[in-house]
Amino acid sequence: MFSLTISFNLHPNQERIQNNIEMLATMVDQSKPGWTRRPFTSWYKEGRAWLKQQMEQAGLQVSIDAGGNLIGRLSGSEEHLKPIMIGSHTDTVTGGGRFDGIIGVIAGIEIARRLQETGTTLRHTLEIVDFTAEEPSEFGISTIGSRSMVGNLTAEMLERTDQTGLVLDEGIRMIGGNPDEIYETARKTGDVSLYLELHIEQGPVLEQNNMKLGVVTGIVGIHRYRVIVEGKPNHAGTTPMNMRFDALTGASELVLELENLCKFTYSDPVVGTVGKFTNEPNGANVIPGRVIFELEVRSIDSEIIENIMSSFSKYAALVAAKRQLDISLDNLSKSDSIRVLPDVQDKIAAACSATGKTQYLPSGAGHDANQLASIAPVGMIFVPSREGRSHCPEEWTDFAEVALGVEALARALINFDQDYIERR
Ligand code: HGY
Ligand code: MN
Ligand code: MN
Repeated sequence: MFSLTISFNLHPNQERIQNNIEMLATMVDQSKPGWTRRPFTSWYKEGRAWLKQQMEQAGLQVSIDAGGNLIGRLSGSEEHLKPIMIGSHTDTVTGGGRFDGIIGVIAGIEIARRLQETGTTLRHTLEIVDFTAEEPSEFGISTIGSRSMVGNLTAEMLERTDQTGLVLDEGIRMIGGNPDEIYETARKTGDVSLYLELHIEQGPVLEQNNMKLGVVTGIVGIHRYRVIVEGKPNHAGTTPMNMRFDALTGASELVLELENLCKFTYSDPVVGTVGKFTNEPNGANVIPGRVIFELEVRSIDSEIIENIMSSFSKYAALVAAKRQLDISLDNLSKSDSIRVLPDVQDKIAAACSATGKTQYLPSGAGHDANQLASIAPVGMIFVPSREGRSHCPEEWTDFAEVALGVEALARALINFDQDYIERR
């Protein structure tokens, strides 16, 4: 296989990247803290329309697929080769930041601009994707667009509703998708040569080690559950302590047990979190009758997660019996952990090392790459997060660091395009 060494001339335009990030940051729900652009909202649709325009100006053929993913396509010189895909997401958590996911989509568009400006034609077709709703949604599912792209969005998931009664199927249609075609148009193994994603680290490692670029070695799997604890609401003043069926104190035992289970030392790191919690009727003088919370457990080893959840559900049964509560666990989603192929890591490492100080590290965050890994080799590049903060208004990465990440991604793209994929 020939490996043409071409001089790299796709240096990104840092000012343009900064302007793009700052522009998207204006398309948010200003009534919420930080930068909030939840999927299927007017701000999300505004951001999508702007991205479509940016993609078209960068010379990309733009389309929306069945799952509502926004896809910009640039044909390569060798049509028989399957596309290389660069993607991420532009939806945010509530009260989130300006960089999580966003820099990965902006990076793809900036690379398309540089290919156009330098008159560079890749051998492979290039696809730049803004995946629908990567963050955990009100439907209890995350990575909705990338799940759909690989045929991993079930009919049951499509029928789920959010708190406003919107059905996910409807939400996808609202942004131009067509759920009826999800299965027949899903990408299969071999349909994508390689998937690459640039993302902020969302942790402290690169900054602590004074590194500018991270070669991702693997991505955790995430199992999410909804727990419903049913007790009996009653008067807080007239109900003796030994006659209560308090859903909140029961739920509290479960929350602390999850923390307990995840604090043990396992063969691989584990984290467990209860981040979403509602108490009903939530009155100061009413014994809570029902608590609903969502939990997630993450690890690079899915078996460890399964074992923790088995222990947790046994403990929940004990609490239910002891307190005479009804406790139900409902699995919302499971994403598989992935390990990036060594030769993909090495090629990405070569591109990063040619760009800036680099180290290897795993991802404690989940990504659309988790889903794409079911049909294609995937690779990720991280840039530092200041103080390791993310999913909060304090999320920050210097624009110069973002630009370095874009350059490393562009170098990796050229390397893979010229000499890798067909040899696999
Ligand atoms: O939750 C995550 O790991 C990612 O930021 N969506
Ligand atoms: Mn996120
Ligand atoms: Mn993300």
